[in-house]
Amino acid sequence: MDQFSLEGKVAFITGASYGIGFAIAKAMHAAGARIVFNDIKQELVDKGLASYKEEGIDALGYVCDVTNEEQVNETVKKILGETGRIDILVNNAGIIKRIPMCDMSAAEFRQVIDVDLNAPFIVSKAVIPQMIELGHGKIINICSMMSELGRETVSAYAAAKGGLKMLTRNIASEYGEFNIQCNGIGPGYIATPQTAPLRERQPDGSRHPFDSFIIAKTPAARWGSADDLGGPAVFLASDASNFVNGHILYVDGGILAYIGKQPK
Ligand code: NAP
Ligand code: GCO
Repeated sequence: MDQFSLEGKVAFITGASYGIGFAIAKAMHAAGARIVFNDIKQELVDKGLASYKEEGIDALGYVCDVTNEEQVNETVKKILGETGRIDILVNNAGIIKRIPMCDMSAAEFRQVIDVDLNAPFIVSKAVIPQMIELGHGKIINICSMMSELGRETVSAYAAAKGGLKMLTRNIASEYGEFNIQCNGIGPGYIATPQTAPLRERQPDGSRHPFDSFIIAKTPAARWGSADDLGGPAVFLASDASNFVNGHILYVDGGILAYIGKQPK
């Protein structure tokens, strides 16, 4: 079972003050990794550090906007100065804007692409050279159901997450010879702040229509929890996946396999 251990490894998880990134960090810490994270605001980094401390995790936190290449390069330099290495990168930071495409401005479209696709490129580019020097590396890109499926109002997000699937495959293709594995995790519908608007109870206390829709589309008949992603992330960060490369591991309770429950 040592092949699943992350002892001695340093994991850098972007946007991990809370939500999916935080859950993945907890799981990687439990497997032995040292945790480094960033968030866009100092107050979020402080909140994250306090949350990690509550979990008994002595994490390193940095303020960094992942869309800003100068800030990213500066932050990676600080991390390497502090830890000497980054063995595992999780490109987790992400945003979504739910706007009908023809009502969405080009600026709003570009903003989503910037965080969800350009930033994983920027951060991976900053981290890969030292992974080549280390002789190994693991990059995990947090993709989505929208890497495979579309739906109303999420055109920018789907375009970004579809692109992130192919960026994942291209990093795998270009850097596999340096013993760097780049894979994706495609979460299903997970109960985090990002999806809170889709789960809000109606004024009469009934489920949000989208909430009921997702329950009907998920064989597991439930929303995922961020903790459901921890084990798959540890697997993709560990030696157990050294011959897994360019793969998107969907952790969706079966949504992509299922036509949906027949309405009664
Ligand atoms: P979340 O709760 O909204 O957390 C996203 C995190 O990213 C926040 O800490 C956010 O900080 C940070 N962030 C946003 N823009 C940033 C930037 N420019 N620089 C640095 N940090 C930034 O989202 P989540 O649900 O945990 O999702 C995490 C990832 O999983 C995202 O890539 C998302 O697309 C993906 N995903 C989520 C689901 C789901 O159902 N929840 C499913 C599939 C994939 P702020 O609070 O300051 O914005
Ligand atoms: C939405 C949701 C989804 C999830 C996730 C599904 O509005 O449809 O936010 O996009 O966040 O990406 O995998």
